[in-house]
Amino acid sequence: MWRSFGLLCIFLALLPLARAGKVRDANGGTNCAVCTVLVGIVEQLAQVYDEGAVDALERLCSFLPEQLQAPCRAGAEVFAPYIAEAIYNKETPDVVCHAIGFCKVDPGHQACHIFPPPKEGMEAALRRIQPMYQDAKKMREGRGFADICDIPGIKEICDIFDRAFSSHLPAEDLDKDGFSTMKTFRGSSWRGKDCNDLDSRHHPGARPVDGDKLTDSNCNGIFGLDSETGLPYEDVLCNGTEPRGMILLGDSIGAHFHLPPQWFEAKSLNPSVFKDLIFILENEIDWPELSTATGHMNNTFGEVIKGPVDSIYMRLRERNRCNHRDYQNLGVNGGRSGSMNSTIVRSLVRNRISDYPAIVNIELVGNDVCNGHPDTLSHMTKPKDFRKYMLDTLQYLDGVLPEGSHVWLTSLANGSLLYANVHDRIHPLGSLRNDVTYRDMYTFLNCLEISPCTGWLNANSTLRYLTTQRAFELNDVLKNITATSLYKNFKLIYQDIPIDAVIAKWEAQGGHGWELIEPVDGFHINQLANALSADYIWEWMEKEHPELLGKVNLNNDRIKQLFGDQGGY
Ligand SMILES: *[C@@H]1O[C@H](CO)[C@@H](O)[C@H](O)[C@H]1NC(C)=O
Ligand SMILES: *[C@@H]1O[C@H](CO)[C@@H](O)[C@H](O)[C@H]1NC(C)=O
Ligand SMILES: *[C@@H]1O[C@H](CO)[C@@H](O)[C@H](O)[C@H]1NC(C)=O
Ligand SMILES: *[C@@H]1O[C@H](CO)[C@@H](O)[C@H](O)[C@H]1NC(C)=O
Ligand SMILES: *[C@@H]1O[C@H](CO)[C@@H](O)[C@H](O)[C@H]1NC(C)=O
Ligand SMILES: *[C@@H]1O[C@H](CO)[C@@H](O)[C@H](O)[C@H]1NC(C)=O
Ligand SMILES: [Ca+2]
Ligand SMILES: [Ca+2]
Ligand SMILES: [Ca+2]
Repeated sequence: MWRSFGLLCIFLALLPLARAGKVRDANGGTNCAVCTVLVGIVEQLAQVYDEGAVDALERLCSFLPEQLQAPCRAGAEVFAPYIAEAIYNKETPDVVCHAIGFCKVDPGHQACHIFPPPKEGMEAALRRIQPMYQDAKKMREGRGFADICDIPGIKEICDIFDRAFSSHLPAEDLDKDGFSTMKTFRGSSWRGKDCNDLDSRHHPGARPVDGDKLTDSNCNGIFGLDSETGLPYEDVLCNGTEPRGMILLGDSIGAHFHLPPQWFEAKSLNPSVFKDLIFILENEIDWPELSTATGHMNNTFGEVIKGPVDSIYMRLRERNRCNHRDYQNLGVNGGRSGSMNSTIVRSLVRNRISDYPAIVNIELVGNDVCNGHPDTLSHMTKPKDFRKYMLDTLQYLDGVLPEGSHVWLTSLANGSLLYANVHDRIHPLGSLRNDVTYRDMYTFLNCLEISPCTGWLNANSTLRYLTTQRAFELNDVLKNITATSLYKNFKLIYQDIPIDAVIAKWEAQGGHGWELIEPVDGFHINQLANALSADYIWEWMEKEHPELLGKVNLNNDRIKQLFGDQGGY
């Protein structure tokens, strides 16, 4: 959900932010977190393969995709001697990262740790490693490695992030219509693939240009003339069927954030779990192609993400195959009402006249009450600001959406359910020795002041409760807006977020709540929950708001017969 998005932040996504100096933190912040996770993994690899840390580091580098191996080795070489010595001396990864200086103890703070502290206590251990600290500090300063993003191997990963996070529009889009022919960098994983990247009138969601007599202008695979009637197929098969697109505006829940747990488990590490690493990074560690809103492919990623795929888009397409490729996932990790209004909604592309209507889901399930600040309560979005941002967002939408569209607002979540379901379970990082729980991970992030959500991911139950209270106050704003606002081009609907209901249903069938929560960040819903949510939302639409769905197209079989997979994705 949320501001810094999960433990991922720890490992990767906060890196570029840390370099840009945008994130305030303490005790080394992201640098400390990344260092500790990496050293923890290396130390566990050394145990699993019964080898020294130098060999374990080399092993880790050898698992990475080809182009990252050389930089990884260059970076590993610099730190290997320090890490090897410390691990040989049985120092914990937390102590090692203090020794090499990526973790610190800021004035007035206590030393942070995620692994169990050494028997003598963190403080005594830190005093003991002072000499190595001085040594490593000189080396780091000599090399100019002030920041963890300066280290070869990590630098390349930071660079991909810098590129991916530069805008919410596709990086490759020749005709600038907002649709791309490549998958990543906000391409067709996010918005239907452009079937003609040299003509901006041609894109998913367009009303057919000249009946698509000669070519397919809206990328749904349907074009040409019916020889029986002499009429364009678009007219014969799609006219009057109320085609529409599915557009998601939201946060990392909507974009479907997921970090493979195998990356954090020494025993599961091997080259195959990094096979799609570059692709995953270029998609911002989100999986919109498998998400509740815009999932559109079978899950072919193997072990790194497991579970069924189901989505609102897939069901809309099944209902009316004229909707093929008409989806946009504009979810952004960390999205909240302020950024929704200032940037996210403005990355939507829809022409009010020449495109079909759309159903638009705005979901911001937590970032407005989530931040990593120690005084988290006073840094949450205030109801009156939330109201302004949402009203401006809706007003903008009224200017770009074709008449006959629908917008539904999803409520913020009761994030208390996260802690309730996972706090005493073992985190993937602790899987080798059963020594790191989610509570340990949350506490570590709070100590570094880089938690994606200090309010909910916190052992303090009062604070969790107050955070949920604020979320509910913001939901009252959403309900109020829905009850009191009228828009020209769309109908506005409010929806309680389905997560609670999906979990309740799952538990009623004998499942456990934690089985629906992301294993690495303990902060998002997983692939299974995404699919279950799609099913739940679809049922809600059928029952409460059938007008969102459009007609069932009676020509679907004929379309399949004539146009096969309609050009795929
Ligand atoms: C389909 O709709 C278009 C535009 O509204 C219209 O020009 C055309 O005659 C319609 N065709 C059929 C077969 O209804
Ligand atoms: C998913 O797999 C099924 C069964 O193999 C296949 O029929 C279908 O076309 C696939 N869907 C996509 C989007 O590739
Ligand atoms: C919403 O965004 C627009 C465009 O950036 C800006 O002019 C407006 O002030 C924003 N609204 C609020 C409440 O900040
Ligand atoms: C929010 O979730 C917590 C933990 O699951 C639960 O105890 C609490 O009753 C929920 N609050 C509401 C108002 O649903
Ligand atoms: C828990 O959080 C509340 C609200 O911020 C605070 O007043 C209280 O002191 C905290 N309790 C503990 C034990 O830290
Ligand atoms: C909505 O909020 C406004 C202003 O905050 C208030 O005056 C109005 O009574 C509320 N309306 C409803 C239906 O809740
Ligand atoms: Ca294009
Ligand atoms: Ca185009
Ligand atoms: Ca077409």
